[in-house]
Amino acid sequence: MRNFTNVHDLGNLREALQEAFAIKKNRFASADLGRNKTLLMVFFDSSLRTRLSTQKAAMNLGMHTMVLDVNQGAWKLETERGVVMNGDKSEHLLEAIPVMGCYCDLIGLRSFARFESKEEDYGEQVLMQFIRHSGRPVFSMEAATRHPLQSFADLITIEEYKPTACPKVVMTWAPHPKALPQAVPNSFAEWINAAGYELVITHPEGYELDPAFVGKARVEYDRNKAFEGADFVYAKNWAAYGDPHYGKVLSMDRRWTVDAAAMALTRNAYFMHCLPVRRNMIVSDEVIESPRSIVIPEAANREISAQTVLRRLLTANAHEGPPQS
Ligand code: AN0
Ligand code: CP
Repeated sequence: MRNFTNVHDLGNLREALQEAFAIKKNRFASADLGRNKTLLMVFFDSSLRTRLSTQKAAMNLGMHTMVLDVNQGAWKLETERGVVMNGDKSEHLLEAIPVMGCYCDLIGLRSFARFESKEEDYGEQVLMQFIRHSGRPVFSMEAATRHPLQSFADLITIEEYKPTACPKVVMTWAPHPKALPQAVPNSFAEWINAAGYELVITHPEGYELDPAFVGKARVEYDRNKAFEGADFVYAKNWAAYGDPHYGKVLSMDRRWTVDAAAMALTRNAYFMHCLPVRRNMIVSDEVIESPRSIVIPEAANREISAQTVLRRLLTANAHEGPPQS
């Protein structure tokens, strides 16, 4: 595995899950693998879980980590080629990326959809530039269209809690005051489809996701119907994907907040969310605090998904390193 940006990079998903469970049993089994290796984590957007869990995973493997928050202290970066740089951006990504590559062995990147252009976002412009120009293996810590470390942790969690071999998983849109990317729902759908589980996606009309991610999942506009028989309820807000409303908030309808009455329609489902979550917008206090809420074990599994991916990247690219001159 040279880079990690989506579920397909892992190859056999069952094998990857087995590896994750072995790591969870003994997270210090490969404590020397990352000796003298440096991970650079580059954040264009905020993070709590991703930065801590990925850093912890790297430490478990004996790596050093460096964190760059691009918007706090680094030069403002231009991302478009051909721009006359007479504005507030002091440096171009095309120099910044190879320079970053000089100081590290692996790069983790967080760069959300900007919602300025669907083509740019869905072309993963920033992620692709890091892959092309850094000279280093790159992994996504949430890019414009996917959040694979989150989805991997979600799937690990589902494996741990599933009451049947093939659970019914329901992903529900829920209201939020800001326009949020589709990366988490896209990715979740991609991974649950890859796992072969029944997936129902429910949302108000106008919130249809890219069909490439929906795949064989069933879309059900009636949330009550969707929740019937669910083993897992995965809540998430996302902004509209379809034209002409790409990146817009179309509804803040709190009837879509996941509350106890909605959960009562399920087969005693577990409640999941990637966090950070806005209480009483996405989910009621009662549901997130209930014994069926598994948001904290889900977040804990971020360390495991990150460590599995880092371990594979280190193993596959063992001969690589920054230039010695
Ligand atoms: C981000 C999102 O929805 O993609 C990160 C989630 C992991 N959420 C917010 O910006 C609130
Ligand atoms: N779930 C997740 O990625 O959280 P952060 O944005 O805090 O990293």
